[in-house]
Amino acid sequence: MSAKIENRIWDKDETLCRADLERLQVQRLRETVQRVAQVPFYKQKFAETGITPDSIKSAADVRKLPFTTKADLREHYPWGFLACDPKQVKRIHGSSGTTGKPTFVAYTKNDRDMWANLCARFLVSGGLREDHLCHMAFSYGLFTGGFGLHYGIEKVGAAICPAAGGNTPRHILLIQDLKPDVLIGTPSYALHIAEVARQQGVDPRSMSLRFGHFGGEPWTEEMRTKIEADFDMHAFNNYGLSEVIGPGVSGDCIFRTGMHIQEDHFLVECINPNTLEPVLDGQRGELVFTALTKEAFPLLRYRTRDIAVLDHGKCECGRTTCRMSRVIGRSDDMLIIRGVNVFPSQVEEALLRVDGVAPHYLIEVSRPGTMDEIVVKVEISPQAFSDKMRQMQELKRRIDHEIHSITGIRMGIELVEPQTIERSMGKAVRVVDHRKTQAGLSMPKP
Ligand code: DLL
Repeated sequence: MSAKIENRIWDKDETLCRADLERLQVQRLRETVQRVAQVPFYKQKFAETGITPDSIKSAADVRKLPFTTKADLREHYPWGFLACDPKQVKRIHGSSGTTGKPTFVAYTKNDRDMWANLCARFLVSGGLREDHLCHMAFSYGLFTGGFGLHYGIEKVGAAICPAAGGNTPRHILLIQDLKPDVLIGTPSYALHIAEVARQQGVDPRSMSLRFGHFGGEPWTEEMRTKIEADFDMHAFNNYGLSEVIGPGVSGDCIFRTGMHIQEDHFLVECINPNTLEPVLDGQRGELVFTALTKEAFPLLRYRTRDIAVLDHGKCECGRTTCRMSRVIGRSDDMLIIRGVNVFPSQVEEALLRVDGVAPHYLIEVSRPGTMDEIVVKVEISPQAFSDKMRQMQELKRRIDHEIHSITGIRMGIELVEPQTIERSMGKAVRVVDHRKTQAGLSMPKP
């Protein structure tokens, strides 16, 4: 790659020695326990188990605390988990849920500042400098990607073109004319930009982009190699989720041997999702995060459902934090389609709203080129089955409308004759994800 990259650290707290880090974690964990003791969900759990801030004597004592799940957030929709005065909430974001309602998350002013600093950390660690111009291809909205990265970039002092999602030819025009140094978005969208550029006769390597920060969806080392070759850029992975903060939970350093978890702000555990017991470094498990410094929405032991591997070994970059591998899979059935989280149950809910549809469907996900495609095969009920084209088109239109209104994305709809979707003897197979075999979602070195 033509651009030079050097190892830089934004915040000295990224290099605390492990003993100091653990002392800080314990002190912050106690403060968090104190803070959430007023949240009804935790108040009740603490009363049942007798937990108080004094119960926390070491970071490992986090295991005395209750887990929090997405279902708990839904049950206490919208603000049951708020841990501050509502007047102190200065930003709201959200992510998709199975009921059509998103789950909301909230930030105080301090949370917002802390978040910008965490994004600045991984951006700088992946080459961002003050004199760079960044091209933002994440959307700005309830999704945390756009705003989260935006303020991180500004914190570093770099410039930003908030181009936002959609309209690929326009992205290409802006990139060619404004000559940004850095591309921010999902990895699949980066590949799509390269593909469309080539179709337009533009070699993406001739573009000015030399660094890329990608996240929001799973990707592979193979995809990284392709993006880097397509653009002649350094491509860095960053990970996060709305419930924990958004982007900024972890990110690559220049050595790219796993993403450094910002452990002074989030306590990480890796557990067996069935037994809930911790797994050792190097073993696959579900990541669980406890917020240590958040004011508005600090969750205890949030079960991400993301499967990854932890590594507490030393990293050459000088950061002392633990690293996580790429996300290898999920311990639930959530799909990520072009960066948007979709649950099969959302599709089911949409289908059940439409008369003439039988409760049999199959969701097929693939990535024929660079972008995810999703097609829902829907069985029509025998009564509605008709060869009148117009009626069938109308049925398709209604299904499309319901799915879009619940998930926010457009899926291909294929109507199939009654009794053609294979029935299962046990758990119904609702999803076939061809991406796993297509891309070879293989594990990089942890
Ligand atoms: O996707 C936050 C984010 C935005 C991270 C932009 C990085 C960049 P949610 O919409 O709540 O938040 O989705 C969170 O996305 O639990 C993972 O399953 C997946 N995910 C996020 N980043 C990565 C990544 C944002 N780098 C869910 N690799 C998470 C794999 C990722 N999966």
